[in-house]
Amino acid sequence: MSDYIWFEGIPFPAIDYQKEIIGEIRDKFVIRDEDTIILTYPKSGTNWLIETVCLIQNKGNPECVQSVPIWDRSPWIETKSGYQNLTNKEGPHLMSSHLPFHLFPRSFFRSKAKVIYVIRNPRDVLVSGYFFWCNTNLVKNTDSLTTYFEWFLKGNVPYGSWFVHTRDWLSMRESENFLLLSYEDMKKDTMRTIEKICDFLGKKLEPEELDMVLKYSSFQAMKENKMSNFSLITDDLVTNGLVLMRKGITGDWKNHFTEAQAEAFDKVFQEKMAGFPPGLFPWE
Ligand code: PPS
Repeated sequence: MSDYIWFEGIPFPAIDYQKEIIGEIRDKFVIRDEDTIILTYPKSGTNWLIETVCLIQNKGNPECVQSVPIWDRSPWIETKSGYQNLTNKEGPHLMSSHLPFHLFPRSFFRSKAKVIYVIRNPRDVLVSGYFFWCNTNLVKNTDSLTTYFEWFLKGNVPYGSWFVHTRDWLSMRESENFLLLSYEDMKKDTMRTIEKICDFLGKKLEPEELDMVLKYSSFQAMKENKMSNFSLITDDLVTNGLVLMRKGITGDWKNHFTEAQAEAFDKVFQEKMAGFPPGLFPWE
C-alpha cells in the first residue's frame, strides 16, 4: 500500500502524480477558451459524465467510447500521463480533473473554457470512495469503514476535504462558463441532464441521437464497456479486483452508516456548508 503525495495540504494518490508537476500545472498549463473540463470531487460521477459528453460530441455514435480508453478521451489534467497526453495533443481539449479550486490551472480563470461541475451526496461519495480506494495500491487505505469515515471528515482522503472542494468550486456557480450538475438529478432525469449539457455546450442533437447518448451512457452499457469500466487498469495498481461500476445508485450510505455516524455527518455538513441554500443539494 502506498502513502500519499502531499502538495499544499492536499493528499494525492502516490502513483502517476508528482508534486513538481502538480505545481507546474497550476502555474503554467494553458487552458484555452475552446476547452471543456469535467470537474468533480472523486466518486461523484466523473466517468458517467465523460461518457455522456463524449457521446454528445459524437451525436450518440458509440464508436469512440467503445474503442478509446476513457482516460485518453478525457485525460486527467493533474496526472503525469494525462498532462503529457494533453500537452502533446492539439486542442480543443476535453479534459477531466478532481483538483481543488486553489490548485487548478490559473489560466482557466482568465479563459472562457467551459466547466461542468458535478456534485453528489457526500455520504454516497464516502461509501463509493471507501470501496474503490481499498481495492487499489494508489493510496493509503483501510479495510475499516469506521476509520475511512474519520479520514473523510478530516479531509485525509485523496484530493482532501469534500467540504472545501465543494464550497470553493460552488463560488463559481453563477458564472456563464460553469454548469452545475448533481449525480442525483442525473439519476432522476437523465435525459433532462443530457439536454442541459447539450445546451451548455451549444450542441444540437436530434431526438434519436439523444436516445443513443442515453443508451450508451447507461450504467449497464458502461459496465460492459471495457474502455470505460477501468478493467484496462493494470494489475500492479489494483488489488481484490477494482470495480468502478459498483452499484450506481443514490442513498447507498444508508446501508453502511450507523445511526451515530449519520448524526455526526449531519452535524459536520451543517457546520461546513452553512450559508448555502439547502435547495442546492438535491439529496436526503
Ligand atoms: S472516479 O474514480 O473518482 O473518477 O469515480 P467517478 O466516476 O467520479 O464515480 C464513480 C461512481 O459513479 C458511478 N457511475 C454511474 N452511476 C450511474 N450511471 C452510470 N452510467 C455510472 N457510471 C459510473 C459508479 O458506479 C460509482 O458509484 P458507486 O456508488 O461506487 O457505484
